[in-house]
Amino acid sequence: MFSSMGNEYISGQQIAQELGCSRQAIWKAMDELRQDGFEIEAIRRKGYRLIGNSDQFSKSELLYQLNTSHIGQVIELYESVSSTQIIAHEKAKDGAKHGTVIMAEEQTSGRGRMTRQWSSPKNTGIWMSTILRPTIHPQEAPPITLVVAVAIAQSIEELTGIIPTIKWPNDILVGSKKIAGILTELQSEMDVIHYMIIGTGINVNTEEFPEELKSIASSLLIETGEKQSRVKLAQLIWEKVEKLLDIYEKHGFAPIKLLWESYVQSIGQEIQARTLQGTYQGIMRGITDKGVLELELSNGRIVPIYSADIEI
Ligand code: BT5
Repeated sequence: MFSSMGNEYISGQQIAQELGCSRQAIWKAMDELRQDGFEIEAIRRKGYRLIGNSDQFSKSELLYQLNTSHIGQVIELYESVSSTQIIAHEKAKDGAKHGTVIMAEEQTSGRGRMTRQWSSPKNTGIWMSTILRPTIHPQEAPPITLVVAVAIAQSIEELTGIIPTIKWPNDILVGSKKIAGILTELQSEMDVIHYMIIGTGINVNTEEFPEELKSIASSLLIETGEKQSRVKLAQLIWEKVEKLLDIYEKHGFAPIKLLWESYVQSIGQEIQARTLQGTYQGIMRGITDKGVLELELSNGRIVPIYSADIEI
């Protein structure tokens, strides 16, 4: 209806005709949009005009022209939560559908891997947890983090023109600074996945970071000098995750690996991998078709790394 902000007024009658509903229904919808935070001017005999988009997420905006079958089709929006991961686990246990997304404007205890914290200030980022019920074996779950990383990198590139880099396994960087992180959690038995929760934190319109993050974190606003649409970015990510997951389920990781490699800079470089078993130094040779990182030590031995923090 209002695909972009402009100076034009659109009459209630015209909108009603185009949508095939009553003017009463249009009046009600305008009211709902205002409650969602949109500024809509209404002038007699001229019609309606969109003055400003809200800084808040709204379900109607998130669902408008969303081109997916499952991901993002059910959205639960919260103003402030401790962590969207916690809510997503509860909803998944209650039977939430594949593709349900839990989003919050703010997280008071956002979490990273291994009980680290994730800074999630109000109205600035995309803090969301997506419930997936993929039809794969639990052993095939780890590459899904990489699938999501590719989807986020592609979406950032499409929205802003910036080409981000992926740092294995779960970081998206611009330059040397982290712009997004992924936290994958899995509820499974020996040979069946009950559900996966994919937590994604993306710094979109963050203007300033807390002191301890200033040297390691950045946002799309800082990198482009412009405010970016959180809604458009969320939609792009859902569309790309759905598409890439489908490819992964049908054809395995090999086709996604090619895309993944196009966003990775450290292949062939000396890196340090801190794992729970110890720290390894060597040349990053790449990843396997199962998403496992291969590190070549100075004696030529290749060590498979399943989970680690990487220093480049
Ligand atoms: C991650 O962990 O990068 C996963 C982050 C996942 C966050 C999402 S938000 C929605 C969902 N709900 C949650 O509660 N979590 C998920 P890790 O690789 O462990 O990185 C954590 C480290 O990144 C911290 O120790 C900080 O050094 C740094 N960090 C914290 N907040 C950051 C931010 N906003 N931007 C960039 N770096 C940050």
